[in-house]
Amino acid sequence: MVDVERVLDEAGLTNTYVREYVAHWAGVTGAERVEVVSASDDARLVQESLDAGELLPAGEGLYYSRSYFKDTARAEERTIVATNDESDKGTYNNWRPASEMKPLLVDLMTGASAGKTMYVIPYLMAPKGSPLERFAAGVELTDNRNVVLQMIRMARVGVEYINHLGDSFVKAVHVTGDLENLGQGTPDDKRYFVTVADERTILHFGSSYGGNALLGKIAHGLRQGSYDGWKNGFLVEQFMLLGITDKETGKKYNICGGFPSASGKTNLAMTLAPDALGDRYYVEFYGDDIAWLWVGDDGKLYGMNPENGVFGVAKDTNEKTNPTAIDSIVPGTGAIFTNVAYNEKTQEVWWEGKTPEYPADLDGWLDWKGDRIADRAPENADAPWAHPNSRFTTTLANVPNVAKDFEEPQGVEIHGIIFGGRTRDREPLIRAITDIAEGVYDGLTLGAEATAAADGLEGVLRYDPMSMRPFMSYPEADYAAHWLKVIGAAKETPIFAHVNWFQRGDDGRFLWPGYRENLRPLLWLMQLKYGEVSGVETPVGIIPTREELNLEGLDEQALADLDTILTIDTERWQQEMKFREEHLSQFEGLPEEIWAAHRRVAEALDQA
Ligand code: GTP
Ligand code: SPV
Ligand code: MN
Repeated sequence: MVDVERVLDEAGLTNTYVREYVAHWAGVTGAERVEVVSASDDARLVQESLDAGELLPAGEGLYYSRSYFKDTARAEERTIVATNDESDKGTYNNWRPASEMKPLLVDLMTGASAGKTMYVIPYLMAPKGSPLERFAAGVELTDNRNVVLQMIRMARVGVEYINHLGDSFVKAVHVTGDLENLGQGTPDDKRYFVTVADERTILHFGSSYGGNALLGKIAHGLRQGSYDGWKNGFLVEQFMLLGITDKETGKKYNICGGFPSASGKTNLAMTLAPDALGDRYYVEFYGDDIAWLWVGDDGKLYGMNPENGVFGVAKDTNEKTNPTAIDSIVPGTGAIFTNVAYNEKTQEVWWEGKTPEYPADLDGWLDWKGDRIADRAPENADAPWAHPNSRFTTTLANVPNVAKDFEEPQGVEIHGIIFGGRTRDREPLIRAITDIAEGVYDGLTLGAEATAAADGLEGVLRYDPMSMRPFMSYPEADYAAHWLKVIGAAKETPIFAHVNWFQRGDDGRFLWPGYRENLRPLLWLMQLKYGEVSGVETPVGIIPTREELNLEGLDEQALADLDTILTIDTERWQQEMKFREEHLSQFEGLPEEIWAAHRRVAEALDQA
């Protein structure tokens, strides 16, 4: 038996509610040792991981890890929101009774950390002093050292974040399980990723990767957070958050917005770099995956990024597409690469799109599974070197254009909210929406192709309300009503827009160059909000004229393709409205304002 009390005393963990919780789960999981961690333990833990071969060196202060090959993305069908109230059952939250799920998870976790260390990770999903602090604190218990290293990068970690908070913390228990014997993806799948939302308890069993295992991020930062937000008057969304300063006028605009997983949030928030579009604009990074939004005492809408790091998709990240991301994972940053390709001789890492060609010399290269590339069987020759959901982890402080005030607890005022996704046709480059109900309606009807961020779903077209489908914690009708209420309470309404960087030509090429060029439509949006341009009214929103967009320096192909992505295909949209009707009909009790917005758009299309 571990002497938990002594360990907690030595770590200065004084919160009695936390102590009780730690002692309880140390007993259940049967861990051999208990260790409380803080950010200052990073160097020691990294060294232990290197010594154990869990991490491999990838350059000075850079690290490489592989997850088990059947454990490389979120498993949506194994992810469950459980509560004690059946009326919390929604369309997408995979609701189950808490009374059914808790014993099941306790059973799976009992004795499952035998022989291992249980790490205690006190964390805060907010800058310290945030008005939402009491919803942001948590304590993750995990039997996986790599998860600790990831959490130290992704969240603010240490006992100082939770000692003063009493019982206002999320209990987040992670047990890895025997990854080789969990039947991943079979009828006998043993994994369960459960958020018991009304008990503020997260129980995840059977993975050590990403959102399945770093519980501060998705499970708390989105699922638990959105449930808490529903009950306590704030919004929690899978949103990026950036600030654009016009140096000529001195005005600053903050824009947040949701694109489904692996659809461009990190790239949008990061790559617009300080000097985008010449020297006039300064673009600051606040967050790339999660935003919490609330109306302050002054009546303004505020937003903040609860995270302390970036867990970014590696694929296609390079000097051209995202130089800022490249700069944030250079030697000395402590960045961790997971499931990319690795050269065991040179310790280099590589992923598809890092360079235009594969490394010419195959010597030393291993693919993401650890198999030697040079020894590949001919039938396997075309398999990607890196897993499509391979990622890099780095802290916000490493991001060159991180906002100067990113640690300030008060958050930033929000001026615009955008939605987007991978949509190969129909959706124009940008369409602006000024009405709250129509903006919320637009978010609810966000339709896009799913990506490799979820197991086995890549390319499937589906609706993904507000990009929250995999993270939805309560019924969609209530979610819509909550949005109308919170945004409606702000004394200045943010402008909404739907954007699409992914429309394709007949030959499959992207019609818009994307990445750093995405600043152009965002600038137009802010000009529209402040009356500097007027755009063209269409049934589905206001779109820019060619003349209103800053087109300076765009290449010829992009200029030629522009007309297509600034056109509304009425017929295609009319078709879409029928699908939307079906989609929205799943949500029993949807607010009448949302249906009214739907009818307005449908009628406008019929009259077009
Ligand atoms: P999650 O972390 O899963 O929530 O993803 P995300 O929304 O932050 O996506 P991310 O920015 O990491 O982008 C995912 C993939 O889309 C990467 O492979 C990017 O290279 C690619 N991508 C991002 N922005 C653009 C763009 O403007 N155009 C094109 N063509 N691809 C893009
Ligand atoms: C996502 O899938 O949207 C992510 C990565 O941001 S994960 O943390 O794995 O959920
Ligand atoms: Mn995400």
